Amino acid sequence: MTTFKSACPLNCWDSCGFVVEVENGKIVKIDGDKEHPITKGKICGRGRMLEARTNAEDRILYPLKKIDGEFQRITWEQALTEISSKLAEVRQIYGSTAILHSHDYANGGLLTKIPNRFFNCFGGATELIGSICWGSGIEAQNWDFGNAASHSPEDIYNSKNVIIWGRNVTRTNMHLFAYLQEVKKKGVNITVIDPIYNGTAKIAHSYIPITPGMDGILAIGIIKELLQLDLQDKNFIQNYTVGFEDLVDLTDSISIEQIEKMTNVPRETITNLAQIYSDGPTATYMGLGMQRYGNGGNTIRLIDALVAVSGNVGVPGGGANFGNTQVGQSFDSAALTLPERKKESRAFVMSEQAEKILTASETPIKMIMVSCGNPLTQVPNTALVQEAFQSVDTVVVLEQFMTDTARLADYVLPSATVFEEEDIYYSSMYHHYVNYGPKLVEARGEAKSDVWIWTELAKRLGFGEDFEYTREEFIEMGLGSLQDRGITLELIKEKGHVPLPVKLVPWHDFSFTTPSGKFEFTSSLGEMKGYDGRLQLLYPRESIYSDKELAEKYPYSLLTIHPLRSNHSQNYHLIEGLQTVKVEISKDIAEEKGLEPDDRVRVYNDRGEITGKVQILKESSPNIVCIDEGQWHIFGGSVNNLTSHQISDNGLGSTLYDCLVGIEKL
Ligand SMILES: Nc1nc2c(c(=O)[nH]1)N[C@H]1C(S)=C(S)[C@@H](COP(=O)(O)OP(=O)(O)OC[C@H]3O[C@@H](n4cnc5c(=O)[nH]c(N)nc54)[C@H](O)[C@@H]3O)O[C@H]1N2
Ligand SMILES: Nc1nc2c(c(=O)[nH]1)N[C@H]1C(S)=C(S)[C@@H](COP(=O)(O)OP(=O)(O)OC[C@H]3O[C@@H](n4cnc5c(=O)[nH]c(N)nc54)[C@H](O)[C@@H]3O)O[C@H]1N2
Ligand code: SF4
Ligand SMILES: [Mo]
Repeated sequence: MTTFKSACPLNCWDSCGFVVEVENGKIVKIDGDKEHPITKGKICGRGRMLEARTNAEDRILYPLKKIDGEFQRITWEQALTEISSKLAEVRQIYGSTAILHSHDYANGGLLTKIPNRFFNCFGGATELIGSICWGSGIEAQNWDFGNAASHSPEDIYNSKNVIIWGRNVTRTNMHLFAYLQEVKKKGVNITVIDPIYNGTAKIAHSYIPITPGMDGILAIGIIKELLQLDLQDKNFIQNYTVGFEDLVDLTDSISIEQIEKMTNVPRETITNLAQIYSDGPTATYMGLGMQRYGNGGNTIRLIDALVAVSGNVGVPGGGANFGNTQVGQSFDSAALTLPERKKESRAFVMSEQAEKILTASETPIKMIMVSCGNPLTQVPNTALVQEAFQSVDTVVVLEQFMTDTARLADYVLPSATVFEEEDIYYSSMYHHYVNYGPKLVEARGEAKSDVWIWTELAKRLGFGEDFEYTREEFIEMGLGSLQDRGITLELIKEKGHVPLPVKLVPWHDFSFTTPSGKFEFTSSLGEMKGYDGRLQLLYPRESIYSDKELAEKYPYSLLTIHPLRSNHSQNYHLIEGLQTVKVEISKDIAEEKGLEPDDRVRVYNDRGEITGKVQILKESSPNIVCIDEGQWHIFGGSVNNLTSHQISDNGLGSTLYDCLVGIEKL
């Protein structure tokens, strides 16, 4: 048995360092790398499950083609010849944008940028923009600061108070939880604001059960109190911001009593939060759940505004921590993806891909290539996604398992897993270390890396010379921008993990990358894009404040949060006990409907329905139904059967959690 260092490729805040045991050419065990400066030897079950995912019996090991409704094994030669001919034919008849590349962030390797190179050299394609994951929040922070940048994890040692605002830390960001436990012992005050009493709430000094989608309104309330108590940071506001008057007008337009009622947060708590924010440094760690609403961009902007007004921007121990896109921005994407080679382009917002496929008339979508994603389960409004994907002549899916998406494909191409190919891994969410992942075992069966697949297609389509590079050469290409900092593949290999040159306390010089160079309460970028750049009073689209009739018909808010033991849809078929739908409900619903644990219920709205078994939430705000995302069709179906594909207020996010439902006992 031999032990190697490697890295977790999963789409996660933490980007852990691994130690992997290999025996007779097989991965046998995965553990944490104790030398990793942030993840320090601890990893979660999802990371460990990569062993099972690599060795699973039901892994796809050969290229498959659907013939008369059944998948049949074909050779790589046949698969690549037929798929490349189809790509060329579609491009010739309809133009290259008749091909959609549908993907998500399933793999944090640098070389997942290679499909963009492929499609650019191909002449273009219909690309996805925005993100169902974090699109509205990233856009919001681009408007406010000029970028979405977080403080480094260790900066939490400089905080006096920490606000965990809608981040399910124990489940989704375990190393932040470790830091929280540590700083709590040193006297740091911890507050959790979340509709659901989660694992982090258990260790917090205060837990605030907020009405879903009303966080921006709460932020206005706290700003109101700060101003009334004269606790705002006058120097920062005066010298480093624009649009403060507009913010004051906004806070004047709503009373604290209205805010108390809408948010379910009493005045006393709001005043207390104002005191916490002014008695900093106070770090705000936002999660992604609360921006998956019709008002999600505005929500994040209002929390940014609160952090700014209270003097917590650019100071150690403070920060409006959402994503950390400065990590991914360290790499030379253009060298890897060759954007200048694109001749035609079209973009669909990710959340709307199904609707756009169905309505694209001038250039219809004739072919879809899916990689690193499972849209049939993960993209909102499953019925629409299914209709859209089924309406397209040729669907090709690069996959490791027979997912809901793979099942409806015409071709399924077997993809290698993390340990079967070399890459470097990072996450633009939390810390700034890039980790090395060597090739440790041969790919099973005839599985091939995605890079190999795109390269073979490129060769057959006449632009093979753009792919005549080894994996190492590709990685070095992406590291071009880091060369003068001495960060090379050689160094990353040698060290296993290397910090990228990002700002550890972003905006510490109060010099922002917005058009004005200041923090923008009123966004000129938003205005340039045709939006009202001012902060607003906005409510979730599916709520009593926006659609009274709908709220009477479907009175409960459905949250569809990330599962504990699976990264999205990836482990449901591999872990015993995950093959059922669990419907968590708040106590008030249980009482009102006479529901007991394990009762079978139907949850429904106009878009669809899902059935499952009841569990009762210990503590939460009222009227909450919660179903974890990611469930497979064969095990009861994805909760996205119920969610809406409408985009968020700033155009680039999803409204996955902005969803009203009814519930009945079966
Ligand atoms: N175990 C596990 N970990 C993961 C993942 C996974 O699938 N499984 N996925 C990874 C990925 S891709 C992502 S994007 C991150 C997401 O990480 P998080 O943001 O932590 O997780 P989510 O499940 O998106 O968001 C859920 C939190 O937001 C709360 N919430 C929902 N609506 C509101 C609201 O209106 N206001 C407030 N204040 N809170 C609200 C939920 O109750 C929940 O606690 O997790 C990563 N980590
Ligand atoms: N209702 C609801 N829906 C959600 C969310 C929610 O909170 N609620 N969360 C959203 C969020 S935050 C996200 S990030 C998305 C995630 O959406 P996806 O990324 O589509 O979700 P995964 O289940 O991780 O699916 C990824 C697929 O890629 C495959 N895969 C893994 N590695 C590779 C690789 O190297 N190559 C190829 N070709 N395939 C690979 C896996 O086998 C898996 O089937 O889901 C979103 N959907
Ligand atoms: S899924 Fe996240 S926490 Fe778990 S091992 Fe991977 S990077 Fe670490
Ligand atoms: Mo995500």
